Amino acid sequence: MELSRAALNAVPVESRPRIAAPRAGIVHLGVSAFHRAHQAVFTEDAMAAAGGDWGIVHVAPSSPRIVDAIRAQDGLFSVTTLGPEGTSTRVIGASAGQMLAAADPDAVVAQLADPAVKIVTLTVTEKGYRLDGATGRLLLDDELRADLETDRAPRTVPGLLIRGLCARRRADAGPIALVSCDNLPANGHRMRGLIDTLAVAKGISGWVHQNVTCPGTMVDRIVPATTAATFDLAARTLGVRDRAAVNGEPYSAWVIEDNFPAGRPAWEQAGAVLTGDPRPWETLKLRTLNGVHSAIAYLGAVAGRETIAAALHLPGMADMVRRLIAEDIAPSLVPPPGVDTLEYGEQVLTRFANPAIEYRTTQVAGDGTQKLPPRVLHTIQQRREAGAMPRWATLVVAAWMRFVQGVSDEGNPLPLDDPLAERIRARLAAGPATPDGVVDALLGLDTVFSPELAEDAELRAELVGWLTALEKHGVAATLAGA
Ligand code: CS2
Repeated sequence: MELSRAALNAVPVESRPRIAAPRAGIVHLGVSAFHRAHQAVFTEDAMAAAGGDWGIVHVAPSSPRIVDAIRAQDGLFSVTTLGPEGTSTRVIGASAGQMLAAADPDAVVAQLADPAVKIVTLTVTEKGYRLDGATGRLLLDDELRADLETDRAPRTVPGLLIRGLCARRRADAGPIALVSCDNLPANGHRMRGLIDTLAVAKGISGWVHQNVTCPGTMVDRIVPATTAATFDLAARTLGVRDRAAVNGEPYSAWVIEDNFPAGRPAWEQAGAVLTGDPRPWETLKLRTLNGVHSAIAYLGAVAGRETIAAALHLPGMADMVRRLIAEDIAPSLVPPPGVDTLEYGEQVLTRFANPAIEYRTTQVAGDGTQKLPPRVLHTIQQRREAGAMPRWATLVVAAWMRFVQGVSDEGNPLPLDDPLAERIRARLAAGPATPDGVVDALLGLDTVFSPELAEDAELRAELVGWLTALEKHGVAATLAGA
């Protein structure tokens, strides 16, 4: 039997939704596994604790697969928690609609202009925002320009959002909060910059200024891609099959800037932290958790390790990562009050070692040009400004440079899944295939490396040194000798 409202009778009581079909109050763009295992759960729990019409209209930008699956299941999907000592599965009932923007953009625009909708949340990955990684500014390319200057159906997320805001203004539908739940640095601030730029282009700055807020957030839960095992596990616990099942670690955290002009769910009753300034949390999480995740992913993938947990067990890896945290990351940031970066780092390593979580190194390694700036390059920049040489963070960049060349230490192919893949390949092909040549070719990616980093001769020498070691001796020997 498939999951549906009618089939809930067959589902164990403790796994059933904690709310009845809610009315819409939120539009969510990007129906990622991460969203379903994170914001959807917090929102369901907030409604269960304190009520409110905060059902989520799920909007997929272009891929029908998940929204079709959720629609066929009457809006239901399940989340399985994978603990080191056991698992549990629950069905989430917070969805209040499912839409595919590519198929019906007008319906999405109308939804954004509905006065009942008071919040838009987004998980569209770093590249969905079309921001220059080095400067954080909106990249007004042909695709986005066409969204702004013609009436064609919007093909970009910023294009869809601004179309929705224009319609909301015309409908006089009242204020709204736009909440980025992606791993961008100062995501609220970046969202604000993006919307302000678009509002100027559309001549609606005055209204946007009065009616739109962009609260920043720190989002955190490790949610590996769904596999056949996820579906089987959910089916075993629920007694019905769920085609939209997701799984994640037990840990889940959400720190949200409390700036919602038209109200919000009582997320604090679901364990979220509402605060005046989430940025210390964001910086800590991006540079420590995500920075270390990327470090293990690039080195692990080149060493032929399939999962983060397996890569963490490479000899020398855990030591290297601890030094990365202590010597480079911790001095680069001011943690939130009462938090110690080294203790936080140890917690992160325990989470990465959870044997029930099979997070692929190649999944974390994807989109490196989008992920490196906030996760690693900001650490390097801060340390260079302070006159230090962050050796371990530099090793991570060298490992990425080794990874994008596409062959592992054992000679197996490595996937280059990145919006700048073509530029990377072209730059690599144009220069000599020596460590010097590769470092120069990649430092020339100007939306990734700021001029300060690209022109830093000492940093360049350090990168060449690490890349030479990685190419000559491989990851295992490099870590052992470090
Ligand atoms: C990961 C993140 O895939 C990745 O790049 O580093 O998705 C990470 O698992 C989450 O940010 C954890 O909160």
